[in-house]
Amino acid sequence: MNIGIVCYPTFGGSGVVATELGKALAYKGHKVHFISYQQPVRLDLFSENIYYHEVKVSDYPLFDYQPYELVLTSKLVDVVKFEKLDLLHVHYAIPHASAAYMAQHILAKEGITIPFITTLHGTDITLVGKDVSFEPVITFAINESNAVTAVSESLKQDTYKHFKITRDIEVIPNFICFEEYKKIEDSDFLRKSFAPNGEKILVHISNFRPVKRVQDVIRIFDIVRKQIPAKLLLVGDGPERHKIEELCREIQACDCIKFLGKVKDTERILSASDLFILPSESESFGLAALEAMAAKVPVISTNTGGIPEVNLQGFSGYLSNVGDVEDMAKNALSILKDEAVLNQFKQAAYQQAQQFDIHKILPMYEELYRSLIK
Ligand code: GMT
Repeated sequence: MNIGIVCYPTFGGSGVVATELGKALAYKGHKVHFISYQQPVRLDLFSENIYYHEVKVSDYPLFDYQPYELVLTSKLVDVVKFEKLDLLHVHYAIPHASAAYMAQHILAKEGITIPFITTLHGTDITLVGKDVSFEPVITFAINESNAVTAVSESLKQDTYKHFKITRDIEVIPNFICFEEYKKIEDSDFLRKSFAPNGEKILVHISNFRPVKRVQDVIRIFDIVRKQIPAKLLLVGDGPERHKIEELCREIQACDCIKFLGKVKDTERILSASDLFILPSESESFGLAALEAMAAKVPVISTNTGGIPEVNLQGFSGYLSNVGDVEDMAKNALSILKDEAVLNQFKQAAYQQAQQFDIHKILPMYEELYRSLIK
């Protein structure tokens, strides 16, 4: 098949999922065209089946705000026509679904049929989408998509709750590409460089937005480090970073906490870690938790949104109410204090991650694509 994938190119989960999906489809022999305003961070163009089409936003002085949705629409029309695409798969509803709808209708005037699939990822529904300034367009674009998928059952239910949806939504969960994890040979060197005295390594990865509650990570770590020798790695960057740094200073933990910034190959960091912390306020799936589990790292998380579909209570980790840092710290210590318990959770986390092996999930997307291409 000849597939167009529209996504955000940044470190956000939707862009990562779209990129990994496209790479896997290309590996299976499909032609995949990525359409975005920048080359997605995890995209390498070394496969003969992968193409990248950049959406150029002009900076015409009349516009205080550049009309990205319109240039994206024009690009979609152009790529569908020139590359003879079979379908478009847009990740994150805003503004990709409405741009795809518009492109579909422009092309129809020229006698070209192009179905489009919208994959809902989370904040496009739970935070941004339900904002009144977007809601009518999101509702319309979801209802008019040729197929809609959500990355978890929880997100599907949230979509029905917040929008007037009159159509089916299929759940196709996020996935993990284990091949990337098998490539990591020696994590000992990295582990020793972060924790030279054998301290336990806790890790958090996110885009440091308020919804991730990174301050809770610091508070959990502060309780843990008072009981056992421990270090904390913070991967990513975002609007809350300054506040987080201030909190690290306030609790005098700067020596034990390392900010690693935006890292592409997070699996290397995860492989050197003992415990992943995800105290999010809302999370449709929690791809970062799944990636941790694939690297045999158990997860301490909240029980919000789709996380319970990924992290299993008392098996791959523990789940607590949002904001209950004491409970999360208690759970973290119960895993970290005993080497045998830690090893048991590590194996279970890996076992649970295997439910989301890309080889199980990819055929679901292929089947959906085939059902739409006449
Ligand atoms: O919150 C993020 O990290 C970014 C955001 C996105 O869409 O780029 O992530 C959402 O999509 C991910 C991939 O499907 C999910 O794993 C995340 O849970 C979801 N984030 C939220 O719901 C807050």
